[in-house]
Amino acid sequence: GYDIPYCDGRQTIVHLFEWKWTDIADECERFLGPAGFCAVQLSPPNEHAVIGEDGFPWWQRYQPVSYKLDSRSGTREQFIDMVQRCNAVQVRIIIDAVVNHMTGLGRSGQGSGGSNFNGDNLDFPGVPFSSSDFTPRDMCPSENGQINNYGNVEEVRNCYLVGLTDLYGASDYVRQKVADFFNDAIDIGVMGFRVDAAKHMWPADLEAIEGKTHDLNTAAGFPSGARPFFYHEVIDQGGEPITVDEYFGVGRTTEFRFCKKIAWGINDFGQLGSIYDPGWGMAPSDKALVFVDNHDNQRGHGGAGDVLTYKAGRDYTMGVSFALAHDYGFMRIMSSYYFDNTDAGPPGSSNGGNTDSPIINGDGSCGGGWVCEHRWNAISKMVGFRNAVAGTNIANWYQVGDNVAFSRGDKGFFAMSKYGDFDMTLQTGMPAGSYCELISGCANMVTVNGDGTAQISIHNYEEPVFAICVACDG
Ligand code: AAO
Repeated sequence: GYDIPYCDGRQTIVHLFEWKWTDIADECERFLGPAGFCAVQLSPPNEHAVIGEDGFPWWQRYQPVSYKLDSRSGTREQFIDMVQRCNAVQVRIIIDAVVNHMTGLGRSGQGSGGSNFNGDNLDFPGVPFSSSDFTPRDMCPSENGQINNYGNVEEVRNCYLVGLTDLYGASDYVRQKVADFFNDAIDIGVMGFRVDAAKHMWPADLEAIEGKTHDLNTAAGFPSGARPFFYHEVIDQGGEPITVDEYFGVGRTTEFRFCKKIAWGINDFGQLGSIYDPGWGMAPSDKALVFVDNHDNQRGHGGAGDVLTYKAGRDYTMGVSFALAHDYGFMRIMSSYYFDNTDAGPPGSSNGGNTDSPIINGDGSCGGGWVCEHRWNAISKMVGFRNAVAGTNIANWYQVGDNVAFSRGDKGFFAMSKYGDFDMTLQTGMPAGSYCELISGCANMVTVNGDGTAQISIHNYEEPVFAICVACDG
């Protein structure tokens, strides 16, 4: 099915938002492979509008001009080299696929790959798409042709999202052009796709497009007959007619309620016990793509409000660590650049729309304007924990006041203390032995007794997290 990632048991995707392909290839080799990451989600790799009048914002990449692999992050050659180098160290590549629409109305000129285009005329010769490939005006029920009312399904799927020219997904020609784009990437060795604005596409159109895709490339190390991995961006927080379950037939869906649940739970540990709330319509674990924040809601775009981001410092460390320790959903970590202006592009972009490379400091952290949450000590260690306990369920739940702890089957034990000060003997469910505490880098050793109990201690304000596991090499 479309909901299975092929990662040899690795359990975490990292979104390297706005990174260049050459830098991602380096990061796969020097960090992501050794740390046990499953895959990288890219920023959109295809040709996009170049919007100098707004300072080359990050969101120019959500205005496609063609499906040429030529973007702010790099050329086709650089893309192919990245895919090969990442695959070689077992890190897979996932494309952010913007296929609901092309550029906004009012945009014209040359895209990042040199193709001409004119949004007002619905003319995109780089594909080519012309006016008959866009949703007919009379199919959109709103007065101005835009999406104003999320309560009207026809409007959400047939009108223009924030002025973006809406492709007609019922057309065979459009479906084939999108499938050709996906197949080009699959043949290069890509594993999967995040489908942008999937809420604004009819599930039947997605089913038709995905049905035209090739199996994953065996030369890139995928098993024969493996289907691409698809997750769909559907913002469903209740209260609208379009719900995530409409998309379960075509893969996974983004679970935005998880972001809120984590933020509420870190604020009040008493709420951590009900992170997965089926009564609220949250996707079942094998259909959910979960994350603490994403590139939109970290800066007040789609689905914002009650979300932890890197700006929350140690609260963010706690939220992501808890999410990684939990057994719900397939996990994606956000990796950001610092920003105050919510439109600002990546470091270097104000200089003619270029992108600077991250600087890797001696202590493993990033500089040059990049946050690199995926390199934060506790977060990167918890990526290893999630791999080691994969397939087990939560047991031995303990939560009193500002402390929480639980085991993952008999394979691992996690604890977290809001104020970084905790000492308690707890049942770990694990075999007797001496274990390395991961977050301390084995500076602390933990003894599990014959009855499964162990003395659990946390004395660390900045990273108030504890993790031990069987089969962790620490
Ligand atoms: C830019 C300019 C626009 C201009 C346009 C065209 O900003 O002024 O009109 O160009 O020239 C990104 C940026 C946009 C940018 C666009 C194109 O965010 O600002 O527009 O690139 O350059 C909806 C969609 C969802 C979408 C989200 C932003 O459903 O798919 O809007 N996300 C994706 C990407 C995103 C990208 C695009 C789509 C477009 O991840 O980066 O846009 O490719 C409700 C609805 C949601 C809706 C939000 C947005 O959410 O439910 O479906 O998302 O509203 O307003 C509570 C509610 C929650 C509600 C939310 C509102 O949390 O519970 O349901 O409040 O925040």
